[in-house]
Amino acid sequence: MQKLAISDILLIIAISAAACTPAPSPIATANALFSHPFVAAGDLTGDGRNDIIFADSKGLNLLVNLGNGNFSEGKVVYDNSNSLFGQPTIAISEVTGDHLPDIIIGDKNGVLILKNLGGGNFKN
Ligand SMILES: [Ca+2]
Repeated sequence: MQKLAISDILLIIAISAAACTPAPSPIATANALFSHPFVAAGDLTGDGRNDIIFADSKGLNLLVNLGNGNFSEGKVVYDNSNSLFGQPTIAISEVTGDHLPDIIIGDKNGVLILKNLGGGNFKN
């Protein structure tokens, strides 16, 4: 399998205002074709811990916060890579009225909402 480009997602745990030394290690790799992946954080699983989502050429990936700075393997929660191609932006906010934070994507076609169904599952 040929990789076109790889960007790293970095998780920086700030213990103080001092710079991190040495540089933090990536917690996941992304298949970003032309640039860095877009990243957002919020509690998407309802356990009180902020999870991480990032968009790359494969789609939208969820890293579930396992606690103590550990995250699950990336799970693709939206796999429309054609829609995401071209640097989508992503945000997390509750916009459907069910008190579960949803994912909002801005891509080349417009803005879409991935409704949070709970348990790390989403529906367009
Ligand atoms: Ca969570």
